[in-house]
Amino acid sequence: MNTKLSYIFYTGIITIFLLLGATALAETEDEDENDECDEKCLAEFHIPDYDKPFAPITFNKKSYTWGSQVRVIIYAPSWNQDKNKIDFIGDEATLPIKISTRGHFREPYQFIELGPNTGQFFGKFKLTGFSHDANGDGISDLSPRTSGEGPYKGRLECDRNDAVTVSFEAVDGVVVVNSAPITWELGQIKFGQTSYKPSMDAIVTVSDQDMNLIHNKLNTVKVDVYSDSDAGGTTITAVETDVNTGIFEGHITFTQTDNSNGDRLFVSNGDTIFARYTDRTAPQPYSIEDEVDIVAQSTFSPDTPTLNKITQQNLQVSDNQGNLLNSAEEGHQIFIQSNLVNNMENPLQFAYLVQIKDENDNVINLSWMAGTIQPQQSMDVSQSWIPTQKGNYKIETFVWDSIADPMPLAKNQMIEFTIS
Ligand SMILES: [Ca+2]
Ligand SMILES: [Ca+2]
Ligand SMILES: [Ca+2]
Ligand SMILES: [Ca+2]
Repeated sequence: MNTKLSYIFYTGIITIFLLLGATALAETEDEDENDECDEKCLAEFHIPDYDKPFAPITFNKKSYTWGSQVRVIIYAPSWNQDKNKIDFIGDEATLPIKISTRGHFREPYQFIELGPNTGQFFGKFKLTGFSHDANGDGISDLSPRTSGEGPYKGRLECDRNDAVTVSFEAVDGVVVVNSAPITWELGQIKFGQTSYKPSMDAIVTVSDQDMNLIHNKLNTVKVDVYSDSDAGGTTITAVETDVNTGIFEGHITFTQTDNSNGDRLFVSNGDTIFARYTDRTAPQPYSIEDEVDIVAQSTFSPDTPTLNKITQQNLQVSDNQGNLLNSAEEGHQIFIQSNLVNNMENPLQFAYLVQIKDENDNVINLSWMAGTIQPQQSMDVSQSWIPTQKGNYKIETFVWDSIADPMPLAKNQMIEFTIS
C-alpha cells in the first residue's frame, strides 16, 4: 500500500516536470501503461450524473391535500428481473415498500412495473384524511381509514398538516425514501368580469383543492351571492369543472324585479355584487375548526341609455358680445348656444345640430358642428344665424353621434324666438 501511494506521488512529480519541459526524466515513466481511465475502466464505476441527481422515488405532485390520490413511480432498473414480463416490487417482507403518513402506514405495499422492460414501478393510494365537516352540513365528509393493498387500493389516514412518505428497501439494509407535504389551502373566489349588465349571466369560480373530496367524481361547493340591494341574497351551488380539478363554477342570473331565489339575484343599478365562499379547510395559522369567508366583488351597471350619454342644457340665444337675447332684429347675427356634459367614462364624438323653423313649420335654416367631448367634460357649443325676415321662429337643437349615421346622444331642446 505504501509503495503504491509513493509511486502515484512520484509520477505526479514527473508530470509536473514534463509540463515544465524537463524531458530528461521522461524515460523513468512506464510507457506500457495508459494513465487515462478508458471506457473499460469507467464501466467499473457508478459515476453520479450531477445534472440528474439519483431520485428513485417520484411523486406526481409537489404537495397533497387531505383527500388526494397519491401516485408514485419508483425507478429501480435492478428489479426489472425479466425484460419480457411485468415485474413487481415491494410486496415481500424482505424488501418491502412502505407507504405512510405520520400516524398511519401500510407495509409491504406492492408496486407494478409500468411496462415489461421499463424498470419503473408504479403504485397509487388515496389519502382519507380525518373526521371533519368541510361543507358545513354537519356531516363529516371523508371516510378516514387505513387499509388496502398495492399497487392501487391503498388508503391512508392523515392529519391537516402531515406528510406522505414512500420508502423502499431496494437492497438489504439500503432504504430509499421520499416525502411530500400534506396541507390544506386557502380557497379563492372570483367573478368572471368586473361588471355585469342585465342581459348577462355571471360566472363565479371557486378554487379549493381541499374540496375535491371524491376522486373521479364531480364535487360541489356552496357560494352565497348578495348585492347592495339584497344583503340576504341567495345561495348557489358551484360544480367542479372536471372530476379532479378542485375548481368549481357557479352561475348567477340578475333580476331587477323579482326576489332573489335559486341562482337568481336581485340587484339595482350601480350595485356592488358579492360572492362568498366559506372555507372550512383553511391552512395554518387558522385552526381546523375555523370558517374563513372569502369574498369576491363585482358590479351591476346597466348600459347608460344613449339619450343620457350627454346632458344638453341651457339653450339660449346671444349677440356677438355674449349678451343674452329674448328677441333680435332682422339682419343681425345671433348665436344659438347650448351646454353639453359628457356623462360617460370615455370620450365621445358628437355633432351639434341647430334647426330653425318658421311659423309654418318650414325648416328655414339647418347648421351643425362636430367635435369630441372628454369624459365628464362640460362644453359650450354654438352656431350662428343671421335672420332675414321678421316673425316667430322655433329653434331646436340636437346632439347626435354623427351626421352620417345619426344616433341621439342627448335629449333635444327647443325654444321660441322672435325676430322684429
Ligand atoms: Ca420486467
Ligand atoms: Ca359535510
Ligand atoms: Ca372530485
Ligand atoms: Ca381550503
